[in-house]
Amino acid sequence: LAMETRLRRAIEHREFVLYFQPQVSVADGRTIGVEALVRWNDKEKGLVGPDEFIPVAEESGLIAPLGLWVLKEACRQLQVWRHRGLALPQVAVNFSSQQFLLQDVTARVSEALELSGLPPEFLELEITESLLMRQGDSAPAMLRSLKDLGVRLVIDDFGIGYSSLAYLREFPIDRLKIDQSFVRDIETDHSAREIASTVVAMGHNLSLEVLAEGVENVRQLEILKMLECDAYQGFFASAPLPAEDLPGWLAAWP
Ligand code: G
Ligand code: G
Ligand code: NA
Repeated sequence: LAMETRLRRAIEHREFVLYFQPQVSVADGRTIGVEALVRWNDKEKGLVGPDEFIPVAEESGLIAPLGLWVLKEACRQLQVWRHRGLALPQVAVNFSSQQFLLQDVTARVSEALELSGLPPEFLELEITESLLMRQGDSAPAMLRSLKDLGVRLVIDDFGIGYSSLAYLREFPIDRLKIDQSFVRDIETDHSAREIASTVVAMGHNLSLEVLAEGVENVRQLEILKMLECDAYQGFFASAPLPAEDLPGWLAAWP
């Protein structure tokens, strides 16, 4: 069957699962949240990663129902954990540009919050720079209406898009995520390190938090500590985990 047909059936049959990757404070290792990352639990292929189906979901419009499921499921799961007393200050959900184009995104987010009972400040929406550019003139109003709900807004993969820094002045952003390509080379490549350093300094000057993605070892973490980066995620803390494994990880994490 064509990918699109298989994807449509998978949505009907709820064959998706969320994994959660912990986000941790650079200074003291405290867990500051989790990022929800979708996987397709396909009967034939097993777990399929988002890179293989998000593009098809976007082209076909299926990202609307899929994205809605991700949003609701992430809010529901964080609420379950909160009721169990787990110290998790937030869940981050990825939004692709098609999601902004295809649906009344503010109403959908508002619905998901109401349905789950999750307070808005516990939900973080990750958007990419390309999304902001593609929305053109409607982007500031759209982000403002999301921000007015009380959710947190994050720029994902910061530094690799083709965008202008000017939007940082007008958009109500809470955090920048340094792309993992910079972190990967931070020990060896002078310019990768300088870019990371500059993003942290600029973020802080604009009162934004900065999170580094893809931290895999203690040397990368030490450099991020020197740069005074606020938070990180990556294999050094934990790979993305199935929901049932997160409480155990939290209990074992220093
Ligand atoms: O989970 P993994 O690290 O394989 O994710 C690969 C990419 O897929 C990441 O860039 C991530 O932003 C994207 N992604 C993961 N989950 C979602 C989702 O629920 N919605 C969208 N739009 N993208 C996602
Ligand atoms: O763009 P986004 O941050 O949503 O992408 C997250 C992706 O990065 C997922 O595919 C996730 O599995 C992957 N990832 C998370 N931590 C690490 C890491 O430490 N190293 C590498 N190489 N990939 C990571
Ligand atoms: Na992301």
